[in-house]
Amino acid sequence: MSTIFQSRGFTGKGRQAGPAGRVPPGQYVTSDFPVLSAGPTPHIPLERWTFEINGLVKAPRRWSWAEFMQLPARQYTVDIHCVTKWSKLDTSWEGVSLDTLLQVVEVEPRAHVVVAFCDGGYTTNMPLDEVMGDKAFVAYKYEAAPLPPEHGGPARLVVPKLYFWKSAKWVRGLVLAEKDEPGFWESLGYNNHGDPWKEERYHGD
Ligand SMILES: Nc1nc2c(c(=O)[nH]1)N[C@H]1C(S)=C(S)[C@@H](COP(=O)(O)O)O[C@H]1N2
Ligand SMILES: [Mo]
Repeated sequence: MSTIFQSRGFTGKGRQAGPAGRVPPGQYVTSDFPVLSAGPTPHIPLERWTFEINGLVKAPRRWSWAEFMQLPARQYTVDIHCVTKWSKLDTSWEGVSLDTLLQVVEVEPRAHVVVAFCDGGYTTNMPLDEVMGDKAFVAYKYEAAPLPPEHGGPARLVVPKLYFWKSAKWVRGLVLAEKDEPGFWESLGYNNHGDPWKEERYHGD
């Protein structure tokens, strides 16, 4: 068990410093699961849901929900860090590794970035090497239950090593590209990269 700094840890109701080494600079730990959405929650029937990967790939692919459910999935327990300064430790998910999906489409060598796109129009960009090596997954369960719509259900991207705005809710696919293009928050002043351990919160950090 890691040590919890209880004496100095509480910074307000529900806010704790958290175990040493687990919480990036400037973050506090919460046991809540806040909802942060830039617009209304979209509701897509599963019969119409697809997940698609295109762009710089040899074999672009689109999976139906039924097909996606057949893909090898696993459980993940990860810490998440929101740029608004809350971190939540040991969140548990079930989903499909991006490695599994990218293997199917055969990424072109000149692809360097991934842009996630979503129902509702949200996008977010990230370097390809930040999502490969089992570092990112498309989750459809949270705490062993179907992912609630407000948290991105039926499926969302989870990229725990980057600030949580990169974890696109209601994700419907990925575009592989050579040249980086800022996504929704990245073009509104958030940092293009968003590494919580380097406090890359805003443009210029
Ligand atoms: N499609 C979509 N994905 C999104 C967002 C959004 O507005 N739309 N907000 C992002 C931000 S800023 C954060 S902090 C997390 C919040 O996820 P949560 O509502 O499950 O806590 O989702 C990210 N993914
Ligand atoms: Mo966020």
